[in-house]
Parts: sequence; structure tokens; C-alpha cells
Amino acid sequence: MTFTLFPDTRLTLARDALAGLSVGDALGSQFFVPGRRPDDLAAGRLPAPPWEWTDDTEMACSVVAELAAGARIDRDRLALAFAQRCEPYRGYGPGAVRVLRLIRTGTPWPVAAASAFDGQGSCGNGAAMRVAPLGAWHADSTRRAAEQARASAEVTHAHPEGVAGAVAVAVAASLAARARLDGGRPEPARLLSAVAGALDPAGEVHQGVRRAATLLGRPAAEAADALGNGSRVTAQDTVPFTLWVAATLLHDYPAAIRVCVEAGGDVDTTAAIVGGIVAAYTGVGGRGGVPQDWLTAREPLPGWVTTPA
Ligand code: R7I
Ligand code: MG
Repeated sequence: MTFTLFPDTRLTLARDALAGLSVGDALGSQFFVPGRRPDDLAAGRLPAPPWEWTDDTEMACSVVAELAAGARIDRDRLALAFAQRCEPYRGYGPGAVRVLRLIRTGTPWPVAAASAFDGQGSCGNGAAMRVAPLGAWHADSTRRAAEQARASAEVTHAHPEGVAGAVAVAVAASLAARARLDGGRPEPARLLSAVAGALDPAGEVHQGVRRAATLLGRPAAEAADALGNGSRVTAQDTVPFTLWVAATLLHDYPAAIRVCVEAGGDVDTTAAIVGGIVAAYTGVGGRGGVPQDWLTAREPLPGWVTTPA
């Protein structure tokens, strides 16, 4: 079935995904503060606000601002936006800090991105962490979501696995948003198989997503053990588990975020990825959606994304 998706609807879907991504990021990063325990969240005890967001949200805001302004990713503009808006204290990965500094000082992004990690390019989870709103924007086409995710990734992540992580998350968010419009929840195994189908079968992210499908129905701790919880900060070690969580708990944002917090590892980023995909389906407020009090506790998003000039 094909249908027309009006720009306002695309923007609403992308903004809901951004709300879920930023709340996941901001709440997840609270659990790096000494003394915070995942049990508190399970018992309904929330950290004191404000929950400050990190690089995941800062970069996702640039992706959404680009879409709102031009409906498609212009790689030169996106690279510059990432570089100019980077506040290094937000917790950027070391490779990203360097690549963005090079771009800011005039190095073309293809050269800067290719130079990371001794010329391998970054396979960090940074391209995946910022892309769910782009997938939601493309609720009408997983093909377009994949193609645009690739464009958004390669300005900083030249390694094929870093790009594959972004493609996987964008396709999942596209399917989640599409399911919201259609009014039916995708079966977890079908969601994972559609994501795997968009990836190079020789890649590690692809293999991880296939493995995630074999772990559906198993306890979350077992899935995190087998798939990784992001503690290596790479796409391969992060994306398969986040897709397992999103596919399993697509209807329940708070539960999905709690699973990320309990799994440990790169919690702000696993919760940002999962939160972005799940909120593309659940929306904000309402049953299973991003809770209003969590949204209020999150540090406000930058003015340039909430009220563009
Ligand atoms: O991918 P990136 O933007 O990192 C995002 C993560 C998120 O968790 C953020 O919240 C923030 O904490 O960082 O930044 P990069 O520095 O490009 O990649 C992240 C990490 O992945 C690096 O610091 C490396 O540990 C690892 N990594 C690699 N290791 C070996 N070889 C990335 N690429 C390589 C590689 O090619
Ligand atoms: Mg972060």
C-alpha cells in the first residue's frame, strides 16, 4: 500500500521520536552518577530533575532541524551543523570530537571521517544514536529511510559497521512509525527480519540482528549477554540489543527504557536508540507513551530545534 504522508505528519512523527530519544538519553545518563541504582527506576523513584541530555540528543536535534528545513539530508550542511553545534562537554566520543573539530576548521567531511581510527573510519554507535527521528520521518518508505540514514551517518562514520548501525535503527523507526499510522503493532520477529533485510548480510550488525531474533522471548539479561549492551561503544555491540528491546517492548516506552537501564553498558545511548524507535510508535503521553513527567524532567531541547527561525 502506498499513501501520501504530509510534511506536518512527518515532522510530528520525527518530533515524537526525538522526544523519546532525548528522554531516554537524559534519563539513561543519570545512571552514570555514583549512587544511582537501576532498582530505583523499577520502583518508580525517578532521579531529581533536570536530566541533562548528551551528545546523542544534540546530534539528533541537528538531524531533525535539517529535515524540517529541507526534507532531505544534505551531507555538507549536516556535517557543518554537527560541527558547529558540538558542545564537547556533552560527552562526545573521542573520535567524534576529533572529526568534528577537523570539519569545523575546514577539512572536508569525507576526509575528516575517513581519517578516524587510523583510517578505518569510526564504527562507534554515534551514527545510530541520532537517527531514529529520521526513520520516523520516512514512515512511508524503509528504502528511503535506509538511504537517508546512510547519508546522515557517513559524514562522521566512514566504517561500514557504523553506517549499518544507523541504517538498522532508521529502518526500525520507519516501521514503528508506519505501524502507528496503520494502527497495528508489528510482530517482533517480523520487525527484526525486515531490519536485517536492509543490511549487508556479511556485516556484523546484520549478524547481530539475526541473532537478536533467535533470542526473542528470552530474559533481557540473556539477550544483553549474548548481543552486547554497548559497553564497547561500537555499533556492533549496541544496535542488536537495542533492536531486541524495541521489538519486544514497542508498545511500552517506560518498560523499554527500564530494560536499557537494567542492562547497564552505554545506557544513555541504548536508551536513546530504544526510546527513539519506541516513541515513533507510542507517541508522547497516553498509554505506553513517553510519560509527561519524564518529559518535564528532561532539560529543555535547544531553541533552534523547538522554535526554528
Ligand atoms: O560513535 P561516536 O560518536 O560515539 C558515540 C558514543 C555514545 O555513547 C555517546 O553517548 C558518546 O558517549 O559516545 O564516537 P567515536 O569516538 O567515533 O566512537 C566511539 C567509540 O567506538 C570509540 O571511542 C572507540 O572506542 C570505538 N571505535 C572503534 N574502535 C576501534 N576501531 C569506533 N571506531 C572504531 C574503530 O574503527
Ligand atoms: Mg551520550
